[in-house]
Amino acid sequence: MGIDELVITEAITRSYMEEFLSSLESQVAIVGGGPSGLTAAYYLAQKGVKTVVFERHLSIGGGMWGGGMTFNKIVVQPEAKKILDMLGVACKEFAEGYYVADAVQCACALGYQAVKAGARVFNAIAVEDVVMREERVVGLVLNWTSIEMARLHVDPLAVRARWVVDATGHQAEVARVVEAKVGKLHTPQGRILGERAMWAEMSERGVVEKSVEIYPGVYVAGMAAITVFGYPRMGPIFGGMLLSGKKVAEELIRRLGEEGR
Ligand code: 48H
Repeated sequence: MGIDELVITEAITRSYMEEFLSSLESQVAIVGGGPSGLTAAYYLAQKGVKTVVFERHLSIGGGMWGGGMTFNKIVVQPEAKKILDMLGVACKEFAEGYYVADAVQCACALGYQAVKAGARVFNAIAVEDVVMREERVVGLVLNWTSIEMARLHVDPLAVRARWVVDATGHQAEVARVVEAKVGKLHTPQGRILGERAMWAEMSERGVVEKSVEIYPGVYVAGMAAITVFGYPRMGPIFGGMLLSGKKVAEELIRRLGEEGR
């Protein structure tokens, strides 16, 4: 049997389009496939929540691959080690309360387990805006990263989601769009405070505590939560990122459950 280029082309195009069309409406749309977004996606999908992740880059994993200064190891604390254990990532105790894991293994495992659990990851797609109805975010506005990079004037497309998670890292891109469009976030300060200088202990506590709803329909996770709430950065300890993603997933599972009642 020969190999036909047209069959290959049709297989890819039809399969992609089918999945894209079936992702036009989801329960949770996560912006950013870094450690916090992928952890959220994993826990949501595992509970059967229809979850989609949009990632600007070709590769998922965000800032995890390079560990600290490209020494590709990450450090996690005991609570987060439990998540890595579950994902099948090997961890070694370095000192009491500090575990070291391989950054590449972590990024691969997170992506693999999230997709295996049923999350749909669309890479090379950038979220540039949100869809709103009255005072609630109800969806995302998307364009190809290549269009963004080429600065072509091409209009975007949109998807709908019951909940959106801003897991875009340091820039808190979704929060910035919402702040710019509506003028005020539903946080005590009402605006993005910006990330502060490094203080790992305070930051690791803060990132989980501040992974909350910041505007109707929008949660923040990971570094985006730090930026919105003006917390210090933490450097290459990634436990907070994983725990933040897990917390947001648990919150959304609870809220979707309440809405379903
Ligand atoms: C689609 C987008 C968009 C967009 C961004 O930066 P990340 O790894 O984010 P977190 O919060 O999961 O993890 C943060 C961690 O990597 C880190 O930077 C730490 C711990 N720093 C500490 C310190 O002190 O510096 O991933 C975010 C992802 C990336 O892959 C982006 O490409 C993607 O989001 N992204 N995707 N549309 N508009 N904006």
